[in-house]
Amino acid sequence: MHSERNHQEATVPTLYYRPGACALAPHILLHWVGVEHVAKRAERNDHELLAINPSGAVPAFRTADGHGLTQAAAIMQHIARRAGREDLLGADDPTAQDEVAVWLSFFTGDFHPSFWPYFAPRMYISGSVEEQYPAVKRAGIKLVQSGLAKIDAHLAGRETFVGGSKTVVDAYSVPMLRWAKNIDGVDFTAYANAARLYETIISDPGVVAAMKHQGIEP
Ligand SMILES: N[C@@H](CCC(=O)N[C@@H](CS)C(=O)NCC(=O)O)C(=O)O
Repeated sequence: MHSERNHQEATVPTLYYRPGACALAPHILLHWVGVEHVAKRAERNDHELLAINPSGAVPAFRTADGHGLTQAAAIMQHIARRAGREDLLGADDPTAQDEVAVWLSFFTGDFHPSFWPYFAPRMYISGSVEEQYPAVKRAGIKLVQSGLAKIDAHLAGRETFVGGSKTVVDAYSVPMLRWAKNIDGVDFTAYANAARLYETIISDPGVVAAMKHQGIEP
C-alpha cells in the first residue's frame, strides 16, 4: 500500500505539479508503482520547485535520496527503475524497451510541444499582435491533429501503447489525450482508437487517484 501526503518529509520523494500539466504522467506512475510520495502543487515561483528547476516548469522531482530531477521522461524512468518496475519500461524485451523509448520521445519531444501554439500563441509572435493569435492557434491544432492521427493508427487493435501491458507511455498519454480531448478545434471522437484508450484508462485506479489529488476531471 502507499500513501500520498501533502507535507514535505525527508526520504519521501516529492513530485511538483500544476493541475492538469504534463506532471500528471509521473503522478499517475507514482500511484502505479505504489511508492509513498508527496505530490505538491507548485506555482512558478515556488522556492522548492525553483531549487530543482530554475525555469519553474513542472514536473520536477525530489528523489528519495535527495537529488532534483527535471524532464518527465527522466523522472518516469527513475520512478519505474527505483521501484523495480522494469515491466513499465518494456521488461527484458529489447524490442519493447526500444518502443517505450520511441513513444516516450515522441510524446515528450513532438506531441507535447505541438500544443504550445494553441495554449500560448504569444510565444510564437514577436510583439503584441493579438490579431495573429487565431492563425497561430490554428497551426497548433494542425500539429495536434497530425500527432493524434499517428497515435490513433498505432493504437488500432491495441489496448496499450507497447506490448500487452501498460508502460510509462500509457501514463504519459493521459495528460496528452486529455489536452487533445478538451481543446476547441479538435474532434477527439474522430480518433476512435485514441478515444477508446482514453475512455478505458481514465477508470484506472492510479489515474483516478492522481486526477482527484490534482482536483481535475478527465
Ligand atoms: N520537456 C519538459 C516540458 C515541461 C513543460 O513544458 N512543462 C509545462 C507544463 S506541461 C510547464 O511547466 N511550462 C512552464 C510554465 O507553465 O510556466 C518535460 O518533459 O518535462
